[in-house]
Amino acid sequence: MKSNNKLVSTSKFLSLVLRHRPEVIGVQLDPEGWLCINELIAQAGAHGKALTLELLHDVVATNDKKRFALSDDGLRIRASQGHSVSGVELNLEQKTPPEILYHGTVAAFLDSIRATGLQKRSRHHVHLSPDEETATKVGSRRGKPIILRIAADTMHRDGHKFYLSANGVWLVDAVPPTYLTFSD
Ligand code: HQG
Repeated sequence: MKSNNKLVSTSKFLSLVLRHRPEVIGVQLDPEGWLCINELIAQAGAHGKALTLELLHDVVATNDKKRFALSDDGLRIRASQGHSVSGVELNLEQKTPPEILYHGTVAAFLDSIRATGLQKRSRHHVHLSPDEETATKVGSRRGKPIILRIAADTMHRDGHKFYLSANGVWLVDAVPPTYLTFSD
């Protein structure tokens, strides 16, 4: 098993390539976000980033948020959510959400969220967490976390589509303010 630093730096590199900017190593993701592992290793190497199959398998297996998944045949890799790159559609199945989901954010965004609801900003979806603990971690990336509750069940019954990523993140297009509870 590789050192933690190596795993984390490889995860960050994979997030860059598989979610945001595949062009930095001259590759294109397929329409569902997959990239051939052989091509990834070759192109990363050509751009000064040494990767091995073993290292990629270690990152997929040990990544704290299970950010990356292998195809069933083991030949391709993709990010399970979090994309901003255009032209990728994960084609996840719609799923019925639990009654309540959570979103971790920070105070600076609250006025805007109260006015317009949750919006996806640069990513392809708004990301919602299944529990408060996870939402707290998400919010903490930006400062003191504030946890919003989303009436997911009601929203779903009103016709909004919910998707569940392979790594347990709930994805929606937007959350209108009426479904949000602000705890402060
Ligand atoms: C905020 C990480 C103003 C929203 C995490 C968030 C997650 C608004 C930011 C995943 C707004 C977008 C996603 C509005 C939303 N006005 N601000 N109307 N609507 N916002 O990073 O949910 O480590 O795109 O509250 O764990 O923070 O990358 O989304 O603060 O799962 O794998 O706009 O990223 O995972 O930020 O995080 P993001 P997020 P990874």
